[in-house]
Amino acid sequence: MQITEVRLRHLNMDLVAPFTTSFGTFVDKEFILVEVKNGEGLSGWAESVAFSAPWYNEETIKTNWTMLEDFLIPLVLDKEIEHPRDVSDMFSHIRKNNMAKSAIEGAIWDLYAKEKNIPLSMALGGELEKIDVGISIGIQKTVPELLAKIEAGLKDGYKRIKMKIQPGWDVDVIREVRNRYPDIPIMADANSAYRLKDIELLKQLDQFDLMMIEQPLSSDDIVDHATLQAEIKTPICLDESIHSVEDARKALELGSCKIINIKIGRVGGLTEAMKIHELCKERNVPVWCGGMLESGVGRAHNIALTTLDNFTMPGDTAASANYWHKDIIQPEVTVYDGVITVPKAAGIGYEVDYTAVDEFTSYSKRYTN
Ligand code: OSB
Ligand code: MG
Repeated sequence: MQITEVRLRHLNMDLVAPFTTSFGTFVDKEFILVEVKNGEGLSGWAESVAFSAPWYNEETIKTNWTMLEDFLIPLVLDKEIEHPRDVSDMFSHIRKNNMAKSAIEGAIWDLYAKEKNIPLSMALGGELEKIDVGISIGIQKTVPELLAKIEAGLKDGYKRIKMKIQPGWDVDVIREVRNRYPDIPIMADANSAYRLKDIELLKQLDQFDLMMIEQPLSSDDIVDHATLQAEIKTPICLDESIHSVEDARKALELGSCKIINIKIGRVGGLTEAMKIHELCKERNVPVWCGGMLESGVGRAHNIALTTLDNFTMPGDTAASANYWHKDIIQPEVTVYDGVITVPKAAGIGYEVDYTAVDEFTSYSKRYTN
């Protein structure tokens, strides 16, 4: 396959409600939408999951745009690409910048699947036709507001509730949630808000029968997480600490976690995400697909990846309407009883709605040779 043109668009979409994590609050989502074209009228799509500021990892919208324009687009434009799995090797001499790499690699995967006229899930080797999803609920101002959000999530059928925690919004809040809902699957995501010195507090979480605690300690750490995991019963799930299959191998060998959250952007693309999935499968470690408040394009990629068989725990791919007044794909992502039916159309399986894209685009640029 050959990419004859790449188009980058800068979009900004308002969230239906603010979303607060231990590192900050989102009221809207700025992101780069990538479109790759093959000269025969087909387009492949993906989005960069980098945020406006470097608070989740070191990347931002602007660093991603620069990396794409100066380095990554020139590496793929007009090159003969035999298979999308080769793209990450073409980028291997460029350090880090995983979200920028993933954005273009994902668009090439979509284009490849469209050229073959098969769903992206099938191109990845995924077989599940329905996937289970949960919902991630941000830090709220009050416990009643949190309980109301949980109630709504349960009513919508989500398979598990993830609540964000941070110092001051943890043990006492989870206790109230547990008292109100003794049996539901709950987990907590700290987004790196604690340190080993907080171990006594983290041990108290064991009493709540959480499915897991996600990324309690520093964002690149696997050493202190191993110490913590040895001291607590609750399984640790790593998110921010895992950037590659090598990171995953080291974390599993150290005993730093028992579960891995795979985010395509964080690990540099679908090919690396599949390698982590394989490694975890060999070692009987469950994985699930994380979210980055993506638009429908990013969610479509998450859905396709989740069809691989070791995605045995519900992911964060909630419905479009959980995030957006209007999404940029047709149909929008819908969830019934906590289940998404995997689309069967070619590529990402949803049509990109150009009118909606134009509405949210503030600037764009075309790249050709
Ligand atoms: O840590 O998983 C995370 C949102 C923004 C940044 C980081 C995270 C999250 C979420 C929500 O938990 C995921 C989603 O619903 O897309
Ligand atoms: Mg997380």
